[in-house]
Amino acid sequence: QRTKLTYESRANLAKSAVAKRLFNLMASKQTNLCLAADLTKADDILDIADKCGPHICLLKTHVDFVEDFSEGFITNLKSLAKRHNFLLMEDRKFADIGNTVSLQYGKGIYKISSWADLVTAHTLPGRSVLQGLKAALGPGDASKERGVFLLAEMSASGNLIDDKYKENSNKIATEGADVDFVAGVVCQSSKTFAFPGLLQLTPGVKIDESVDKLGQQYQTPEHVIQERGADIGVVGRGILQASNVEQAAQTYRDRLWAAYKDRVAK
Ligand code: 5FU
Repeated sequence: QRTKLTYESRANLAKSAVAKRLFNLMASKQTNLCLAADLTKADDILDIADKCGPHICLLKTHVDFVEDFSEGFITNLKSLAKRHNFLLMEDRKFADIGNTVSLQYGKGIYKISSWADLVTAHTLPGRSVLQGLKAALGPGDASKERGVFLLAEMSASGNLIDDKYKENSNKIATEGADVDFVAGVVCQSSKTFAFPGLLQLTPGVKIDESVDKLGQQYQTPEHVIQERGADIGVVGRGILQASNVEQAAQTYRDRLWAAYKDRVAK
């Protein structure tokens, strides 16, 4: 069972080079916390990345709502990622035909493929979403440094994803010529996929609230790691709205990590 294996042992099973890197980073840095840096000012994102950087394995962005985006912002974000040893994920949720996602990934103002180690994509368009994203990277080995998390489930209440969709998403993630480009799956349950070389990223994590006003559903750090099979817990407002963000990041990091240690020890 995948959830019983350690991150370091799963690094050896990963087909994606970025997944391998992330498994090893998590094991050596002892953190399975992803910060959702959902802030609208570049300097606020850089500030929280610097404060929380020592505690996270991954920083997740939604770059399309940053009001003062610039190339300098990306340069600074990349240098913080290097200094504190975390990876960058742009949660773009690509969902169009191959040619369009290729342009959205590589071109435009954000040039996401030039800086994001990881991106997210819906499986709705089928396998061509992977082919399109890969095409933006050009020929050669560029895809080895980049990876995709495929969405097989969402945390929003009333979402339209059913069991058949989950099953087919799992097939796209684990079968075919592009599996070396898939680093993991965004989902809410350990039953969604079995392959231990993929990472399960689970958003909707908060210590003391169960819902927000717009359909988000939360679980505790222990619940997502031990009952839901998450490998990485995504925390946004649980940290962003704390009076001391650094301390909150430390608390989430400690609780998510302890839950993982318990999970593999049992
Ligand atoms: F795919 C998903 C999902 O199913 N639920 C999510 O909440 C992604 N997310 C993202 O995780 C969402 O876009 C936010 O960036 C983040 C959760 O933030 P919160 O503040 O912890 O609710």
